[in-house]
Amino acid sequence: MPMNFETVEVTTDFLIVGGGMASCGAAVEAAYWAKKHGLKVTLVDKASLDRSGAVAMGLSAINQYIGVGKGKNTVEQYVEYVRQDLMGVARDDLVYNIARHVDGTVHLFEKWGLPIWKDDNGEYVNEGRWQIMINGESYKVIVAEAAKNALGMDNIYERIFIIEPLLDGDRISGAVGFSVRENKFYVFKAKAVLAAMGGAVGVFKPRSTGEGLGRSWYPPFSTGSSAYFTIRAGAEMTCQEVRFIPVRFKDAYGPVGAWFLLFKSRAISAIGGEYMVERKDELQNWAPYGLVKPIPANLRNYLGMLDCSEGKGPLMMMTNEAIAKLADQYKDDPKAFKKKMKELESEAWEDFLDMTIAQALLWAATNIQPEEKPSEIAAAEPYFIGSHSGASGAWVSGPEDIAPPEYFWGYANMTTVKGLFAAGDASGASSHKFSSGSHAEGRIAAKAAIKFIVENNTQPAVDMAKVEELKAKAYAPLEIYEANKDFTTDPEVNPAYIKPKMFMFRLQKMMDEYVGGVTANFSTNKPSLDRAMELLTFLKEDSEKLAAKDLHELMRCWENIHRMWQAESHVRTVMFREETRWPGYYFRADFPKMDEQNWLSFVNIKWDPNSGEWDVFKKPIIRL
Ligand code: SFD
Ligand code: AMP
Repeated sequence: MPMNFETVEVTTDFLIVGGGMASCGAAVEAAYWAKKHGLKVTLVDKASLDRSGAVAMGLSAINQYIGVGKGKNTVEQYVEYVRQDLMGVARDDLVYNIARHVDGTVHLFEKWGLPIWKDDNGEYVNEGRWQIMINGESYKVIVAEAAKNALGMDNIYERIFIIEPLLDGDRISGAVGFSVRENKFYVFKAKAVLAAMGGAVGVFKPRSTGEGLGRSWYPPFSTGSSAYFTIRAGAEMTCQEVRFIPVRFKDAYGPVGAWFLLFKSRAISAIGGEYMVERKDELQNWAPYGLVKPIPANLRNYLGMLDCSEGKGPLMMMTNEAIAKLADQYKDDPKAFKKKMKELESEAWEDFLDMTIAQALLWAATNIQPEEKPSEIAAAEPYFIGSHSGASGAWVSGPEDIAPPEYFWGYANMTTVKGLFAAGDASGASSHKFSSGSHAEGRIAAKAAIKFIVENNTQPAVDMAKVEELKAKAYAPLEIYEANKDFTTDPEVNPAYIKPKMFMFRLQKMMDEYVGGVTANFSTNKPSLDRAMELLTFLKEDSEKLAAKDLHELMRCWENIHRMWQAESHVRTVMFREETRWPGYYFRADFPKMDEQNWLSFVNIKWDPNSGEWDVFKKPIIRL
């Protein structure tokens, strides 16, 4: 392996980091405003835009569509829904801002060629109140095409893994990363940067090990880069304790939304009881949030988990019963019945073939026909994701017209670091944006970033000595491997280094056992968290010894460094919040109850790039 790596410098005005839903939204919006002001916009993605990020395989529904003006829903109702779902902890201003713009984004998707299901009256077919059905296997390709057309391929850098932010005092000045295919180190110099590198998967031990390693609900290639980037820039982070645990079809992680909402299926325990009915009284303990409809996602999880804890698992999604019920009205007309059954069967398979193909394969491999047999479902492992039903991410400014003064510092979606913006999974306390809301939020952030550039139109300084230092740090795992690999017969095991996979296993095990993963039944307490911090300190020390045999493994090393920082900010925040607010996501066994008086607030955390110290503190929740 030649150890000479060319340094490539790219100077731009606005740098979009990531190529997912938020970034593609940012690209189209930024291109429009940049043209007016003669500015350059550059996008960099660790993968290939067409299939990168969470929507890589496609999706079968758009989960956020308000339908403003159609007489059914209002933006205010959406804000209410999100606030209740997060047990009171949400930024109304951010949710409102996304919700009032999201329909426009969905209409753009349709214009760009995304097939959205229509009923006989030409109206979108709803899955649930806020969700609409799509034929979404090419969703990301369609959204990426618009971004490519807007920016031009000359301004898009693919397969570059961004490792660190660059700072000029208290202002962002760019980012550095390496090509995962060529011996090239990239330095992007920019006046404003959007961090939109998705969520974090693989921080906790997944249920799937060995035989299915790498399988997860959220993409295994979302590895905490957003959190790492914003934390390391010194940005204030919020809701780092709010991890998301989705209930999914067991072992292949097929989503449940279509089954619960479109097919109106029930879930029962293996013993036969319907936990959502039988355990209803438990919801009183989590009032007022437990008493609203829909019941918050974490509480839905919690009721099922109670059955599993009592040994009544596995839980079963009654797909057969649901399909039979939907077809029942045609039972007197054999031809119509047959047609309906065929339609339901293909909708059932398409739901997974559109977005979680492994689930369809697992059905086929285990002889499951959903109209004949129910399927197991289970609470998955924890994920960090600001766009679905979790809330972790950077603390960003609200919009000027509606945010209270405490939540507004000049530019919508700007973090507390000047010129650094965040959207999608990267921004916190504005859950339930999903694919469409992330795209809309990317557009909001990009428009504000261009305004920031116009009003602060100087190129911040980039310290090239610092860049050289980062370059050496970036490639260190390759050098460590080369220097030591021949001392053992098996290069995977070596006292002088640790390979990224082993490193990841160590991180996942400590998070799983001490911070409330699957093995710990999602429970933790102060002594366990202290132990996790101790083990994390050792892991951090050993991260200096990560080793990589090639560029691909080098990316794996950096992915795990990013995960490790997401882990640390999580542990510190869970420790700080002395209550249990989201049973079903995690339990503080030493503080098993919700404490509205003391903890109905945000918990924010900040790492100081100068001192290396962490600070954890409360921030008030201000309603619109
Ligand atoms: O059924 C670096 N999501 C769903 N949204 C919906 O609207 N409907 C659904 O049906 C949804 N469901 C669902 C969903 C996701 C998944 C995986 C499944 C099912 C199986 C959620 C949305 O997909 C999600 O909310 C958005 O995609 C979030 O957008 P964004 O932009 O925040 O993240 P991204 O799209 O994953 O993109 C991240 C990008 O960053 C890149 N990247 N680039 C450079 N350097 C680094 N170090 C980087 N690290 C990451 C990535 O390559 C990518 O381009 S359902 O379950 O509810
Ligand atoms: P999921 O497939 O679980 O990601 O869910 C897709 C969408 O449906 C999200 O908006 C969820 O919040 C919502 N959802 C899923 N299950 C339910 C349920 N049982 N009740 C209400 N909403 C649900």
